[in-house]
Amino acid sequence: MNPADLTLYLVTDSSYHTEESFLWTIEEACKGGVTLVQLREKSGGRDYLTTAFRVKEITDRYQIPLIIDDRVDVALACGAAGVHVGQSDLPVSYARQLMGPDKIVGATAKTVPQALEAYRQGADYLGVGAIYPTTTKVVTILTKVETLNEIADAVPIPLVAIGGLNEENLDILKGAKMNGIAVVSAIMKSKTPKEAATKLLQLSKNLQE
Ligand code: TZP
Ligand code: MG
Repeated sequence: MNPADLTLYLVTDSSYHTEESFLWTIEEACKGGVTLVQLREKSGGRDYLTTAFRVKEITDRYQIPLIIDDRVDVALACGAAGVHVGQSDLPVSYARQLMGPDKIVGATAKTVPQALEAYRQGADYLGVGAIYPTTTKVVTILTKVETLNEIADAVPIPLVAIGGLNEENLDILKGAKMNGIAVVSAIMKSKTPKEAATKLLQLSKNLQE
């Protein structure tokens, strides 16, 4: 079990960035206080690894763990802190076996049965959502906050809420049983990502008081 701070989890999206603005946005987010970064690229293995090394160079400087979406091979090759697997990726048990006991393995769970299965197979944390519809290209279903709370009661591992979350709409999560929030657009599409991260970090902390 690898405890990661899920308070403000940045999930990247390079699709509307140049490489320079992509890396700048991630660095600004690190300055603003994101607690975990997930590199989420849909490119092939070679490009993914090149980007992973560049992003890890930044996250290392801010001592923020880097998680690689989908790809255990890329995560291991770049020395990332962990991997995040979804329902159509490598099953958690294989990700765990390949990553070893000391790396972070996160999984997506939209229902209680999916959460129980991911926990049983060795997930360290769960991403739960989408809480709101997302404007990213991610194809997903909505998960009610009620379901998020049921998942929290069903498994003893931390949860991060994801999906359409921004500075304006976090109230729905007040008192909900998650350990943090994960965002893509609220930081990646911001012109002031450092300020966005600072604000979201404070709001996320407030949710848990
Ligand atoms: N999983 C469920 S929703 C989502 C993922 C990866 C994307 C969230 O992006 P945004 O911009 O914060 O809605
Ligand atoms: Mg995935």
